[in-house]
Amino acid sequence: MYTQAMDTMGKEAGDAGKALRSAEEMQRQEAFDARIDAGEFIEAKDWMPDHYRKTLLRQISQHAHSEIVGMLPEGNWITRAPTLKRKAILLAKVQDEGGHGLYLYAAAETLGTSRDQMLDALHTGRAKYSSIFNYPTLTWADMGTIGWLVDGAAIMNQVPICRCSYAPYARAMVRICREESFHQRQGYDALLTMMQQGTDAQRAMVQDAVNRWWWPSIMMFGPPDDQSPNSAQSMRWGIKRVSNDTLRQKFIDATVEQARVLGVTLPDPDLKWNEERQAHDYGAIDWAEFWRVIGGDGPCNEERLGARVKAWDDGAWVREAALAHAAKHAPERAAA
Ligand code: FAQ
Repeated sequence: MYTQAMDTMGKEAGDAGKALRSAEEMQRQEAFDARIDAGEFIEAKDWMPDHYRKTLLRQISQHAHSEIVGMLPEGNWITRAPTLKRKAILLAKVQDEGGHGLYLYAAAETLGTSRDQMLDALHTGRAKYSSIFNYPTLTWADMGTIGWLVDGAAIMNQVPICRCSYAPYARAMVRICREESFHQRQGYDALLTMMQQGTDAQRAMVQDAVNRWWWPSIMMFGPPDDQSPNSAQSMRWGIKRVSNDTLRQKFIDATVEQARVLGVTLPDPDLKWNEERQAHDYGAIDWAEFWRVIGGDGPCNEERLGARVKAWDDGAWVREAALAHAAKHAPERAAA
């Protein structure tokens, strides 16, 4: 109330009003920075700088888009799962991904942008989604490998987001991370079964899938820190808690031992333990490929976006019917 009155005063009172407004703006900014420094969570109703709101909207909506586009490569294999058990697991996983998209769109909507606007940005190529989902799923072993490596990388990146300064995003992430953990384990379990009980051909299929998914998985963490334009500000605001390179290193270090137990090799001849750093050194990542894929020129970009646009168009009658139903029953609801 008070601040609205001051806005009106500003318009009416010329320069004096503007000065008053900007003094108030500065106070709000300082109070916001102090809350971030104290590790407090920001809620949707709280004042926040415009750039903080836009950064969150960009990251959360891209994250939501990644979940729903991420349903496509695995959805492709539901009808071809080798057993009823694997089919039920894959079905549940893909449904979870749809659910994650919904929690995330709901969290992003609290920032004042509608789901229709976010989806329009996806469909018209103005919003990104994770690079990883632009690669094809060629064999059943790709399902296990996505669970092991892609969900594994997603968890490594997302656990710190449970402490993101924006509370609605942090709350959504707590639930998502629990489910991602099941996704990772089902993938590893599927691969372990093929490696320990499968034929030579099945073991070769697993190795081939790991060879194809390894490099795209470690690209998921984003560009190197010194080429990441958003990191410094996002870390300052507590949106990102751990840097792209640090998370990539942690993921590589954790995965090497899992690969050994599985009995596969990771396709990087330069991957070796560095005693001094107490971490693994790894080979050069092909960043030109990464930028090409996020720029729209990956192996499956056109197919993935085409599938999302088709789903949106085919679902138009459902949205129209739901709106018509809601309008028809609005008077009853108002009277109740
Ligand atoms: N793909 O300055 P930074 C999942 C873009 S969910 C595409 O470092 P930032 C679950 C970035 O947007 C996977 N674009 O950016 C699942 C920026 O462009 P912009 C998704 C990427 O935001 C599993 C530019 O490059 N997870 O897998 C990528 O600080 C299995 C410069 O980069 C999330 O979204 C990329 N990999 O850091 C589902 C987690 N990396 O926007 C199905 C939340 C970077 O300025 C099956 N997001 N870019 O035009 C994040 O943590 C961050 O946004 C990063 C990027 C780390 C992805």
